[in-house]
Amino acid sequence: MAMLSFERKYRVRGGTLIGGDLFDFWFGPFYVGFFGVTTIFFAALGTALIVYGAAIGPTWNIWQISIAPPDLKYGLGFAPLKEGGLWQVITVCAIGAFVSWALREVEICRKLGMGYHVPFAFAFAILAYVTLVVFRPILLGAWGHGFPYGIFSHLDWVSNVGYQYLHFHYNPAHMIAVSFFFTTTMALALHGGLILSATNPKKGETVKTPEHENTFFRDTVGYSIGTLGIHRLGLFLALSAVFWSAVCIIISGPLWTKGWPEWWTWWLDLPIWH
Ligand code: 07D
Ligand code: 07D
Ligand code: U10
Repeated sequence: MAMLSFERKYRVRGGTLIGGDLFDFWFGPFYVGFFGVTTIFFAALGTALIVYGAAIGPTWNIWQISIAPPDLKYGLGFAPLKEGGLWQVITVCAIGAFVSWALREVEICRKLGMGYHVPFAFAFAILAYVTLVVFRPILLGAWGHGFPYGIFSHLDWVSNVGYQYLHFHYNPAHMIAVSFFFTTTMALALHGGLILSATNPKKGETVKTPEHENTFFRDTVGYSIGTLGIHRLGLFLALSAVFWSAVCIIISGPLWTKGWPEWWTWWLDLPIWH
C-alpha cells in the first residue's frame, strides 16, 4: 500500500486482451481486468463447492477434508455430484481460476511493457496440475485416476500411486525432476547469498559491484555466469523441474505399467554383456 503514491504512474490504460476499458481498473492494490473477475468467479465457486463437499462429508477436520474423484467405473463420463461430480466441477473451477490468473498476469505485463516470463513460468505449474487431473486420467480412461482434493488425502494418493510402480525413485524422469528441484534450491541459495554478501554490507563498508560478484565465483569455481545469466539459469532450472515432473507422471501408466525398477533391465539386456 505504501507504494501506491509512486505506483500511480504505472497505472496506465490499455494492454487488455479482452473487455477493453470495461474492467480496466484497480481495486485497492489489485489490478482487476476481465480475468480478475473470472479468477474471483472460479475461485469463489470452487471454494464454495469444496465447503459444500466438506459439509456433506464425514469431517470438518481441515487436515482430513477430502473431495474424491469419481469411482473408476464412471470412466470418462460425468458422475453424480456426491460421487465425484463435485470433484469434476471443482477441477473445472481450478483450471478456470489458474488460467485466468495467468492471463491477468499477461495483461499486467502488457500494461508495463514487460516480457511474459512470469505468466510463462506459471503456465508450467498449470501444466503439471492439468497433467495430473486431466491428461493422465484421459490416457488411462477414467477421471478416477485424478488426485483427491484434501491436505492429507492427496499425500495418500502420491504414496499409493508411487508404490503401484513398486519404487517410484527408479522412474528416470522422476530422478531428473528431483535433481532439477535440488539444483534450483542450491542455485537460489548461492544467488541469495551472493547478492546479500555484496549489497548488504556491514555498517561503514561500501556496497560492492557485480565485478565483485563475478570475481567471487571466478576465484571459487573458475567461471561466473553473470548477473543476467543467473536469472536465466534459475528460470530454466525451476521450469525444468516442473516439466520433468509432468513427464514422470504421464509416463507412469500410459507408457510403463510395470514396476519402475524393472525398466532398468534394458541396461542388463545390452548386447555388450552377452
Ligand atoms: C509456498 C505458495 C503458497 C501456496 C500454498 C498452498 C491450498 C490447499 C485446500 C483445505 C509451495 C495453498 C494450499 C489452497 C487448501 C483445502 C481443500 C507453494 C507455496 C501455501 N498440492 N504436496 C502441500 C497443493 C500435489 C505433495 C502443501 C496444491 C500433487 C507432498 C499444500 C496442489 C503432488 C506435499 C499443498 C498440489 C503433491 C505436499 C504445501 C495442486 C505432486 C507435502 C504446498 C493444485 C506435486 C506438503 C500436507 C507448498 C504438505 C504439500 C497444496 C498438488 C505432493 C497443502 C494446491 C498431487 C508430497 N501441497 N501435491 O508449499 O505439507 O507449495 O502436505 O496441484 O509434504 Mg501438494
Ligand atoms: C502440480 C502444483 C500446481 C499448482 C498450481 C497452483 C492455488 C492457489 C492460493 C496461496 C508440480 C495452485 C494454486 C491452489 C493457492 C493462495 C492464496 C506442481 C504442481 C497450478 N519425490 N512422486 C513428484 C520427490 C517419492 C510420486 C514431483 C522427492 C516416493 C508421484 C517431484 C522425493 C514416491 C508423483 C517429486 C520423492 C513418489 C511424484 C512433485 C524424495 C511415493 C507425482 C513436484 C526425496 C511413495 C509428482 C507432476 C511437482 C509429479 C511427483 C519429488 C519421493 C511418488 C519431482 C524429492 C518414492 C506419484 N515427486 N515420490 O510435480 O511428478 O510439482 O507430479 O523421496 O505425481 Mg515423488
Ligand atoms: C519477486 C522478485 C522481486 C520482487 C518481488 C518478488 C519474485 C527482485 C522487486 C515477489 C516475491 C515476494 C513478495 C516474496 C513472497 C512470495 C512468496 C513466498 C510466494 C507465495 C505467495 C503467497 C503465499 C501469497 C499468496 C497471495 C495471493 C495469491 C493474493 C491473494 C489475492 C486475492 C485472492 C485477490 C486477487 C485479485 C483479483 C483476482 C483481482 C480482482 C479483485 C477484486 C475484484 C477485489 C477482490 C474481491 C473479493 C475479495 C471478492 C471475494 C472473493 C472471494 C470470496 C474469492 C477468493 C477466494 C479465496 C480462497 C481467497 O523477483 O524482484 O521485488 O517482490
